[in-house]
Amino acid sequence: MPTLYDSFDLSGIHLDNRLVMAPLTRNRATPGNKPNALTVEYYRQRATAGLIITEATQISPMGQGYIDTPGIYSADQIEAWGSVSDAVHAAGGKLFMQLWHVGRISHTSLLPDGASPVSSTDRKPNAMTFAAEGFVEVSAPRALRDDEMPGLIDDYRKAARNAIDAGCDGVEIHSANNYLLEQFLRDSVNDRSGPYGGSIENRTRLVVEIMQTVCREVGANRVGIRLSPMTTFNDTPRDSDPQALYTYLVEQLKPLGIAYVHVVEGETGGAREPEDAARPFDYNALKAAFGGCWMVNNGYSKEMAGSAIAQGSADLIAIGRPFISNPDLVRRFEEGAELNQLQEDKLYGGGAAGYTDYPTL
Ligand code: 8OZ
Repeated sequence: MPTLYDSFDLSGIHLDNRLVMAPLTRNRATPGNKPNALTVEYYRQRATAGLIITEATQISPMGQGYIDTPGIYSADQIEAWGSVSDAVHAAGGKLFMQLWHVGRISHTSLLPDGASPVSSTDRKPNAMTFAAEGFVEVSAPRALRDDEMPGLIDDYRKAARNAIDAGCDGVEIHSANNYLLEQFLRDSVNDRSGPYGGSIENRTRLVVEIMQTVCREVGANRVGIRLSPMTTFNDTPRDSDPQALYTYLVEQLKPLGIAYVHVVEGETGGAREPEDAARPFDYNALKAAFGGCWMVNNGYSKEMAGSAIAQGSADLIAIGRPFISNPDLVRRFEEGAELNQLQEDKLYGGGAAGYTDYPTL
């Protein structure tokens, strides 16, 4: 039976083990929405993960929704990310960059010329974001026009190319947590008519077109996607039929031959089996519908992770918060060592404290 500590062939990319550092927003990308020397050190420290997925990184200035998150649309950003990937590779690790557009989870103060956020809809959620002045309500969005879609898809294409130029081993399209792509997927948000609204086929069209385009640009073996069928994070209700929606989506992704599907099980950072769900979600059925490499996330302990790998219910396990407080998490799991406590008040923004100062064994 496979274990967490066995190597893994991720569509031709060798991973030392099956523990993945999940994408984690840290709001320290200063100056200019760029990684800096501290970012390089942070990822270098965590390079014994089988794979690092970077923090969510905006594909364009319009894709930003929080203060001091990194981007991958300028030459300076590509160069700065190059230092991160060099350090991770020198330490024997691999990294995929998570490509992000927040859609309606943003504030005019964070967007070029005070623009309104864009989405599938012009309806505003009661969500909060973090801007220069602290926590603020998100601003009312503007529904994208259908004729803006080719430009948006091209922004994903360019960002993927930039990530590869910056030395990343691949990219993960962020289609989770109710940011832009999930705002198109769900009928609880998407109130459009036309080619990108209405039927499941139409609501999945944008994600599928982005995946096709990005796969053509950088090679399908370098492209993953993150989904979160049941989360209500960012004040967003579930789809009326999550099982049908996400099954259709992974069936469309299957023929592309992508590197993996990464699923947040349950409420992001919360209950794995939400009590308020009308029907439980069958993740095993979704895995079967896809048929390729399957990465899971959300509150996995070492024991849960080990048995998921042993039973074959997942190929890779993404771990979030414990990787923040334990740079050497793989070794600690393997040796049964104690884990450092997370400093929750130092998650977002700030400097080295709670970022690069967690001790290793
Ligand atoms: C926490 C705070 C801000 C952003 C996500 C990128 O949930 C995020 C995020 C998480 O995917």
